[in-house]
Amino acid sequence: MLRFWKRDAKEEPGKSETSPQPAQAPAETVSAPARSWRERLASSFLGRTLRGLFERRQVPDEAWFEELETLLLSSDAGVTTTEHLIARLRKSCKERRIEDATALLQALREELLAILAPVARPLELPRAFPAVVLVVGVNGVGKTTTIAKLAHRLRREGREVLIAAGDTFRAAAIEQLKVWGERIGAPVMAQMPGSDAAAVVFDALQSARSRGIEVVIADTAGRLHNQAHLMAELAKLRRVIARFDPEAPHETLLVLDATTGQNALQQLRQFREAAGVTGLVLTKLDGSAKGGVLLALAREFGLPVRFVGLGEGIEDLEPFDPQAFLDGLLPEAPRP
Ligand SMILES: Nc1nc2c(ncn2[C@@H]2O[C@H](COP(=O)(O)OP(=O)(O)O)[C@@H](O)[C@H]2O)c(=O)[nH]1
Ligand SMILES: [Mg+2]
Repeated sequence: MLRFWKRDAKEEPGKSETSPQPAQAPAETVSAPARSWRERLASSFLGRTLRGLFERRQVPDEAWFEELETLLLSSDAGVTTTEHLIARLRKSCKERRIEDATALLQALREELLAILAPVARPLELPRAFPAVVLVVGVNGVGKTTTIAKLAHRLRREGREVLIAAGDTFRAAAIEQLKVWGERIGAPVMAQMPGSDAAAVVFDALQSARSRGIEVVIADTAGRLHNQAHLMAELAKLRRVIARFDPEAPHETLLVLDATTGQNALQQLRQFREAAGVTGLVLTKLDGSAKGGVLLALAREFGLPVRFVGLGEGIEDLEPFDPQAFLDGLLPEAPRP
């Protein structure tokens, strides 16, 4: 049954990866050259429907706008963002007397970019010895995987990273992080399951400082007994980190799963205040995500989108690049 285990190296571009990878022991850490954003996003709901729209209709008439509105709403872009976008585009088409598909595509691109560009602000960590990145979010969104990817990326840039296994509620979560740590060559500080997350993180900070490690990335639990418990735990964690360095955490990344659509907005509302979120990571944009939620997040909250997750492999984390994102979503050139 070799076929089951071995992934075909010459995978068809544009085809989303479906081969299962065990969450706790990722099979592959050295991935093939990363596929382009276009290859990953073209098959998303928004990518497919936008292409379809431009294939069927080439003039910005009433039917075109109505169809665009429907597909934006169905892609999780949300009502306010959709209405805003449609209004701006109508105005632009009128003012510029746009009548052909090429100009229409260009105008749509400009309006989408106007929403996305302001949130494309890359993660910049201070030289703080160590710089502290706290990673929060609900269970299953991809926190632990994102931490491994981020640590790998920072190490590739020449920075030493220490990972703190702050999700102490599940033994499996600690194990998962240790496996990743070994694969990417980053030390992982962990204690027994059930121990105090704040103590684990504080230990990690001290250890990093004494070893001269520049960055500490702390994992956290995604779920406690209820939402209030989770937020109280995160507040405590922040207090303990601030005792170590009043400026820390220097970044609090909220990880959101793009496939959960509008639910991601709700999670952001809950975490924003309580956890002091300073940046977002949107994962699973490669999978069955519809894509529009990124527009809603950008327009309704304006928080920096630091990275997007485009797959399960260690290399599949990219700084958010709105131009590449739009290259992936929009048709290359509408047929005349
Ligand atoms: N397709 C895809 N899967 C992802 C991505 N990020 C994480 N995952 C998967 O999502 C699942 C949950 O990830 P995990 O890091 O354990 O989530 P956590 O509970 O938030 O720590 C795992 O199976 C990951 O491989 C991504 O960008 N794309
Ligand atoms: Mg986890």
